[in-house]
Amino acid sequence: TSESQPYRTGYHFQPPKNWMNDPNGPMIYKGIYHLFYQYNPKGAVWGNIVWAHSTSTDLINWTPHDAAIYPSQKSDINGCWSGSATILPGGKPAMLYTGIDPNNTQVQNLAVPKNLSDPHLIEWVKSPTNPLMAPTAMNQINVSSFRDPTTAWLGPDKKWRVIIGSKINHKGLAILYTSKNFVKWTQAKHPLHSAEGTGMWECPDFFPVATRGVYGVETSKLGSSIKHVLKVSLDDTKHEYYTIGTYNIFTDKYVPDKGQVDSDSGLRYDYGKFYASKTFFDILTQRRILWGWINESSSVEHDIKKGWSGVQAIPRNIWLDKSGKQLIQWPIVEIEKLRVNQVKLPSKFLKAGSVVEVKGVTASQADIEASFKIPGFEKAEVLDPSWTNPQLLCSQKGASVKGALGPFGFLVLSSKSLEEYTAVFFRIFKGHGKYVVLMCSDQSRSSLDADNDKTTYGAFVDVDPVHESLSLRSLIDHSIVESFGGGGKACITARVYPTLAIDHEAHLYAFNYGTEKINLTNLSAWSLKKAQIS
Ligand code: DQQ
Repeated sequence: TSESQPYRTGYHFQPPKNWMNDPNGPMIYKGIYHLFYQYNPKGAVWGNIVWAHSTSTDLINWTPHDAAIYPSQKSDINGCWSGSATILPGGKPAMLYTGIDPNNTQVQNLAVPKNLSDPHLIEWVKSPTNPLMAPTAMNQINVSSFRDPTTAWLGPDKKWRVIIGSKINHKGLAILYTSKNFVKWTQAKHPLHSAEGTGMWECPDFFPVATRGVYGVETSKLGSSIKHVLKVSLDDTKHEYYTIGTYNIFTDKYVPDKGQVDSDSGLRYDYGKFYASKTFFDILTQRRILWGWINESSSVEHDIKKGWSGVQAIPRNIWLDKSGKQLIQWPIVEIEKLRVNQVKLPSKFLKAGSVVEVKGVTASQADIEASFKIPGFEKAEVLDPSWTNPQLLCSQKGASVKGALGPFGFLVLSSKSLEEYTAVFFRIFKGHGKYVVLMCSDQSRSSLDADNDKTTYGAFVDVDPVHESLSLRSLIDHSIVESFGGGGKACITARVYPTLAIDHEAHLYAFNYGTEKINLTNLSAWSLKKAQIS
């Protein structure tokens, strides 16, 4: 019941119980979306990992199936870890995944559907030649740093390519393998890419994006109107970062564009909790869709007590920003089917210190979108040149710290008298020759329970607040606050565990704690219906 389980989600994907981590092999087959995920059938902590499986026709409502891939061969007897789907010619899916063998060596395996006429692909068979890629004395790959194959792509030379996450000392590595038949794989002489100082690269993702427009492109697409994206998940910091760059199919090298930061301080899909993410190309709607795992901010004891851990973020449509310098992400449009009882606030000024309640929505399970305009910039605080770390800046200037232009935004999952709230907000600073927009998600007051991790998150948003209005959207789901600033230019996801602001006791507010008034040009909020998940 929701009384004993106040943190379970209404529309974010989660299994009925137990531990879940990385999304695996997302794809669409015969019009059915498939999500596989790292799952512990035996408990709420990581272990005994299998590929659990659910399918959907809309990426929102899901039907669970039996585990698709589970230890059964020598090459995966100690675990079936992360991997990806590739659609082979003729539309046949193939899964490459990491198996843990009897020596606890990480190796790469292949599984294919048993029955291609079953759109739900319930049964999977493993290649008898597994493992297909393994650390050897020859290749000097570390046995515990060799995992998470990507979706493979096909070159004009008819060779498949795939990368595997790895490291040498502290250098992150995308080891490249090639194959003519998808079964016999040869390690390339050079990695696709590497970066010093990052540590282990988990769950790499490598894919093309169109230089113009919002449509996604198939993973093997090459050409002059294509850029490439390389995303890696850093085991050391549990952050992901991505770069945009150029991929040369002839040298099989990827080079990030000038100005792209190839480290933990680079661009992130999400500046809060979001890890081991993976995209797939949705051929039905021509979108590239991103899945990511959101873990708990509560203690292991708490997870065991509630009997589950981990949720998946709402799938995001991603494309290249007009600037060519970053990606844009937006919750898939299907989520809007769950919207009911729209509440609109007329355009109004939020004076210094104002808190305006958005009434009429179920604030524990809601979608809220607003735009702000800044009437004047004269009073903007000057951005100190040393304030380069947005997360640190947000922690130092939390929601309760008054500024000039901001903090303004939303108080979500709030108790009536604001003993508890999560604040999602902007601040605007005067930078060198331009105004700088900071977006924060401040969890410090999110719960009266002291046992949770309440770290504040922050990101700079590349918008010009003088000429553009500033938009903010939050998807609120009991213990999840997933926020999108600047139309998807910066995203921050947080986990919170309110003790008072639960179910119908949760409230939603727009606020401005800055000294200068802000124009709230429009605000819409909706209750979101429950999705069918398990
Ligand atoms: N999770 C999997 C690994 C991967 C890690 C194991 C990332 O394959 O590197 O559950 O969260």
